[in-house]
Amino acid sequence: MKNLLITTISLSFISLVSLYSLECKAQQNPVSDPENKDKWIINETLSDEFNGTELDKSKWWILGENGDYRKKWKGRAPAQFVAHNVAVKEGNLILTSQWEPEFEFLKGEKNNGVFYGGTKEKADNSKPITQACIMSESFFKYGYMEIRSKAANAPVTSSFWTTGYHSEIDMTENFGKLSAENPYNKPEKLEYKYRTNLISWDPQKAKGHKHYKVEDVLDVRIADDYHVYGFEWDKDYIKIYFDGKLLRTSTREELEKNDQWRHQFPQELWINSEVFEWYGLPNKEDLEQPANYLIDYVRIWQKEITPPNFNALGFEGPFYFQGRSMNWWAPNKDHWRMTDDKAASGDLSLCFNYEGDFSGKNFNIYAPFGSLDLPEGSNEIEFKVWIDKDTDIKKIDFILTNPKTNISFDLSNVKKGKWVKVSQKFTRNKDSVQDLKNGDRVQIQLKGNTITSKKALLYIDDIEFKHNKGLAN
Ligand SMILES: [Ca+2]
Repeated sequence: MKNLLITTISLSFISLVSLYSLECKAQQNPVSDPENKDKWIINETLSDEFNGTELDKSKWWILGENGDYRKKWKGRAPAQFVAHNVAVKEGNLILTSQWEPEFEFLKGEKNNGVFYGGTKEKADNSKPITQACIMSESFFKYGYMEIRSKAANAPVTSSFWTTGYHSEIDMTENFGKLSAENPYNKPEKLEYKYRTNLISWDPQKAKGHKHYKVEDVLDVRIADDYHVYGFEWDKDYIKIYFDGKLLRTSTREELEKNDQWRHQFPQELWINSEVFEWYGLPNKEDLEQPANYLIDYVRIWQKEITPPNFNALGFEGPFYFQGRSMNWWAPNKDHWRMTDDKAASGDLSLCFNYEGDFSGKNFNIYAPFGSLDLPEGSNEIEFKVWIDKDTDIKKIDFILTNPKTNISFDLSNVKKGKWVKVSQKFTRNKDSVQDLKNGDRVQIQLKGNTITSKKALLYIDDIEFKHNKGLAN
């Protein structure tokens, strides 16, 4: 009898638990896919219901907190991002824009030619606007993003966007209200517009390149109520949703025709408000009351959850240290780039592609300072290389920069048209210098006088060091 009772109790406990988890699951499905036919998995690292009493710092960081902007952005001047405009209350993230004549704006600093708090000409506190911005601590690649929010009822944007290598996705960049003084233009229905952009920051994009910019005029004013803005970012297409309803689809193929697809790289999230001069800056009257952008939740679903760190030496994502993303590989010329054309492993590799005069030129690409942490002593580096059949190249140099170590690879006998692993032993008599300003890093260099063909196309992937204390690989 005792046993039976325990069994009954545990059964009812189990059914309660399953009911509860079913209910949670139902709540956690995308509004655009309430039955989760697409089998989305919620990414807990990036999703946030904002149900606590303060911002979850394991997920987000506040731009400007303790004066730290991590070299990202201090706000769209004249407005400046400040930490005191960020709050979590009553189930919402609240990002405030306000008029703060007493605030001490960044002295003498400009953004887009405008002084913080002032004008183009003067740092005179004539536009003392403070705003708020948070960014995710992690990156992810591909998924469905949803934000349930109510736009600030003021001449500021209420935005949800991402950035990655050479790329930006503005899922929503909506303007709550026309400004009281609007000297430039008065776009009709601006307060009803759901605006989405795909921005290419690719230095190789053509002059006159046009970003993908679309807007849908809704039948509701966006600052009047909460709405669900959804954006599916797939490797082959994007889809834009409003309150669960599909508004637009664009395929990668269509976007590539206009060179508008640079979105095959991991992205990090931004939620913020900005001011835009061309729609008219807010004045004192517009911000008489602080304007709050209210975010009920941010949910990111994926088909496959992105791991927390990337193999940056395998070109899968940015360098990531001490919980912060550092940076991507950066070329000093535009002929090196990360690409998903081909890869030895993962989706991405590093590509060099150039046709023209090679003589007397060196072509470099750099990992960020401090991203290499090798112990002194003997070591070994290996990587995979893929050389096109029409490319004749004799050598490639890997220069470890602090302490300086030059490792030269003879490529003249490497088989073409396939991934080939090459490796070399080396010794250093000092540990890597760990410094974010000039610390150890990898520099890859092609010397023009070692290329004898008219054009050069090659790929590099999976750089590995036998001994590496850092997180770089
Ligand atoms: Ca790779």
